[in-house]
Amino acid sequence: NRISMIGVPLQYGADRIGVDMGPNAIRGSNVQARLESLGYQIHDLGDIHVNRTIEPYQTGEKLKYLKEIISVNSQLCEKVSAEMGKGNFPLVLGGDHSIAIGTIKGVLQHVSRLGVIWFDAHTDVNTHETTFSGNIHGMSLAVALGFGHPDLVAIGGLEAKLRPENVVIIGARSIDRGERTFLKEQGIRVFTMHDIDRFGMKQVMEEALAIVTNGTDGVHLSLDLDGMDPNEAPGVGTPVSGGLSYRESHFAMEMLYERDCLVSAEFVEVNPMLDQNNKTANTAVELIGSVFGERIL
Ligand code: DIR
Ligand code: MN
Ligand code: MN
Ligand code: MN
Repeated sequence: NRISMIGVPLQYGADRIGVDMGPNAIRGSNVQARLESLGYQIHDLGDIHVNRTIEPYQTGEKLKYLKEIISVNSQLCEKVSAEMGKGNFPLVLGGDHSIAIGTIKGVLQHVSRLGVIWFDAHTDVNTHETTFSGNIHGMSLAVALGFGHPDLVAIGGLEAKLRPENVVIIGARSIDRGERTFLKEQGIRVFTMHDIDRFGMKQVMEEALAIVTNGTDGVHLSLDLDGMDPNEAPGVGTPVSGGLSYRESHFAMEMLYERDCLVSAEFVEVNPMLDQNNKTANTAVELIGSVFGERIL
């Protein structure tokens, strides 16, 4: 019951200012006290260093800010791995979703057969070949699966990668053309908003949990706040209408806690500059509460 909290004030993967203030907004919403009241011991390790003085990316450079994103994710990978080595649960606070590369690569050093639940409006399986935006936060899941720019895939070693059959995506409603092909080719199970409407979150989570725990030694939760409906989580850089409701999201977190399979988690894309009265940071902390065992009664 020791949690190591790691902030990653990175914005370069989203190419939009504000999301670098996400970790401090989440801290400001009293995440530590909330987890302590649930009986956990929290170590806030502070923030991974992000260089603030780099040049704006060059037009013609396809992957924006590639070098700095590699540097930050390499540091994050080492820190996550070190904490897991001490038996601590890494709780990573973003920052844009490109930080999933460092988190997952770090976790894979200790749990080589890892399941991943990826909550997101998007599927983040673009590569340098398919991306329209050049934003690396739209590529992090592909990289964790071993696809994409070789310098990103190399972080944490080439053997450190997820298997597509151990990954599920929940809440998707904005998928690029190249991503569709990739998801089909890899056979990755995507529970879209259509599936949640049709089957309900209970059935979706039961199926999702069965997939990510089958043949794995632990599960990582990667939660992009834009998976929620923008009415619930307005403070995100790429909002998409028609997302998960407040209760659907909490119910999923509560089911995750009941299943007791998580080895690590990250909450990303909180952008305080776009938020309304810190609603999104507060919501992130409430979700964190649920995933660590908070109950209504
Ligand atoms: C889009 C948006 N698919 C891209 N991705 C986002 O830029 O690759 N992911 N916003 O969270
Ligand atoms: Mn994402
Ligand atoms: Mn995003
Ligand atoms: Mn997203």
